[in-house]
Formats: sequence, C-alpha cells, structure tokens
Amino acid sequence: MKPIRFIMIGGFLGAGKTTTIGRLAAHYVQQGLNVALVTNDQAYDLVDTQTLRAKGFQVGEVPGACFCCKFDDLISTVGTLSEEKTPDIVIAEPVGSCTDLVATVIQPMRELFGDRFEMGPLVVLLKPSHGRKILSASQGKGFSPKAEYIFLKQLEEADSIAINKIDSLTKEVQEELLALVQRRFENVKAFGFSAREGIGMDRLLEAVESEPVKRDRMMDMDYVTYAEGEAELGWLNCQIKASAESRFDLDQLVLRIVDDISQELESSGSEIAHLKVLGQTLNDSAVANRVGSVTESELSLASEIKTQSADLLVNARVASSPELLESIVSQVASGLASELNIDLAVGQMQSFRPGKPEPTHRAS
Ligand SMILES: Nc1nc2c(ncn2[C@@H]2O[C@H](COP(=O)(O)OP(=O)(O)O)[C@@H](O)[C@H]2O)c(=O)[nH]1
Ligand SMILES: [Mg+2]
Repeated sequence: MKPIRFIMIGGFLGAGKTTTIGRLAAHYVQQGLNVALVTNDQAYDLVDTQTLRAKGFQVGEVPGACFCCKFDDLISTVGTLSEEKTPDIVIAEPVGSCTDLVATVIQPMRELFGDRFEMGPLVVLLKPSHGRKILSASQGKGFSPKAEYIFLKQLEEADSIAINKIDSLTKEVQEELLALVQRRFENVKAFGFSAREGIGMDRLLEAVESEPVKRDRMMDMDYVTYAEGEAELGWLNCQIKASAESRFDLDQLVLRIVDDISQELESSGSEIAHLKVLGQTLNDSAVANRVGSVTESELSLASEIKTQSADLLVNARVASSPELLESIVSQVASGLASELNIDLAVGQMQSFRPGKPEPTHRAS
C-alpha cells in the first residue's frame, strides 16, 4: 500500500496554521488527492476543527494535550481517517505552544510506522507581530521570556520558515523580517507568503513538497523552561448557546464577543496570544479572531446570516490566570446578553494552564 504523506504545519498561536492548512487542503483536493486533516489542542471543543469541517474537509481531532504527549492518539486518529479510504496526504496542525516536534513526533513516526507514512518536512509559520519583537530584541522583549523560548525553538527546528501575513506588511518590514530570520537561523530556508490572500503559494508548496532536512541529531531542549513557558498561558475553551426571540446577526455577535473579551483582558494587562470565537448553525459558520493585544479583531469567516439560535465556541490562549479568563468570559456573556437581548447560556467551560509536556517518545 502506498504510504500516506504526513505534513505538519507548526508555528505560534495565531500564526495562521489553520488558514494555511485550509488553503493547502483545497489545493490538493483540486488536484484530485484524498486529503485528511488533524487538529490538536490542550483542551476539547476546538474552533479549528469546526472551521476546517465547515470548509468541507475531513478532519480528525487530537484533544487533551499536544501531539507529542498524545502520540498514540495521533496514530489512531489517522487510522480512523483512513477507515473508508486511505488518504494520500495528512496535514496536521500541532498546538501553537508546542515545539520539539521533530524529536517527539516526526522521528518516532518514521522509526515506528515508516511503512505507513512518508514523512514530509516541518514547515513552521512565523507570526510577524511576535517575530519582529522577539527577533529584533536582544532578549526578553517578546511575549514573555519563556514563551519567547518556545517561539524560537519552534523556528530552530523547522525544515523551512514561512513568514505569513505578508499582505499586512510593507516591503521594508518583509525584508527586515526575512533578514532577521536568516541571520538567526542561517541554515533554515525562509520565505514570505500570505495564507489568507494566497500570495507566494508557489513558495509554500515548494517547501511542503520538499524532502525533510537530514539531521544527525535532535535539537537541544530544556523541558523545564518549555513547561514554564507553556504554563504562563491561561487556556480556556467553552461553549455558549445563543438564542433570542428575534433574529440576530451571527457575524456581529462573534465579533462583539471577541472585542469585549479583548477589551477586558487589555484593562487587566493580559496579553492575548490567540482568541477565537466560532458561531454555528446547522448550515452556516462564523469565526472571529484576535491574535494579539495590539492587533485588531477580525471576522475570518463570515456567515452572512441572521438567526434566532447558534452554538458558540470560545477558545482563548492568553497570558493570564485561567480564573481571570473564566470570570471575564462569563461577565462578557452576561453583559452582551442584556445589551443585545440574546440569551447567552454559558455551558461547559475548561480552563487551565497547560501541564508539563511529557512526550510519549523522544528520539535522541
Ligand atoms: N492578514 C493576514 N491574516 C491572516 C493570514 N493568515 C491567517 N490570518 C489571520 O490570523 C488569524 C489566526 O489565523 P489561524 O489560521 O487561526 O492561526 P493558527 O492559530 O496558527 O491556526 C485569523 O484571524 C486569520 O484570518 C494572512 O496571510 N494574512
Ligand atoms: Mg489553528
């Protein structure tokens, strides 16, 4: 049987992984290939899974921890996706705060399941807002020194670094970023593209289709700093059921929730890594995103509908305590409910700081 080509698109929270994977999947489907996607998160109820499914793709989900700690679940999820028809390509999105993927996922898959998988390269997306801050400072100017460690390790282990969102950067900033990346990671291939606008897709495809770099040894990793960096982030996933007597604009609602949560977080001095809200009815989906405290909120998927009811999912990764996140989300839901006359029933809420990563395997 022909092996499945396995590709991972890594990168920090909000770098554009889900958007990129959606674009790559559409490209390969158009070429007649059978494509399956795998999403991953520390918690359950993932906006990304629903966003990609809403685009019509076959998506499996590995929730509860990163791929490296849920290695067996990753393999069984790909197995489930292969039940009806073996995919030609599996594209996987690791958690945006995860690194050391070559040693803990790619190499173990190659060694243990080399007959089933043809391992593709690890393409890591660079989030420009963080990249510029972190790469141009000598130290400690990024999100937080330990989260910065994770950000840099993600880039260090990449087979290629794709600077995303160039549509939002001037030519000078694009060149500055590329030079910063090339100076720091001189042996890694780097290029710019835009997942949202489809600019530079030929460069992205070339990176994705190239052979992984041959390595003599795995990257050095300090798991204590890594764990502390992850634990600086508060994580919250929650469901909200929206219903009203008259129809409301779903796009406006998801965007308002992102805006209001962001405003509260800003007043409390908490930096956002990625905040996303999905609104879904039986046939339509809307997604609003915010990828930093200084960037604007945006509607990344418009439903263009009015409805009397919708299921909402909030996924927040913020440098704050989970308790604060919980109280802000509840407070925003009740404030908006009375302002907009929509019943916003907050359901299951998971909030925590990610635990210490304990990979199932680690190649040496
Ligand atoms: N301007 C711009 N925004 C983008 C681009 N790619 C993704 N985004 C936006 O960045 C946000 C986070 O994207 P997402 O794919 O969810 O990032 P992930 O967390 O890495 O999966 C969303 O609002 C996207 O619309 C891009 O090429 N240009
Ligand atoms: Mg994503």
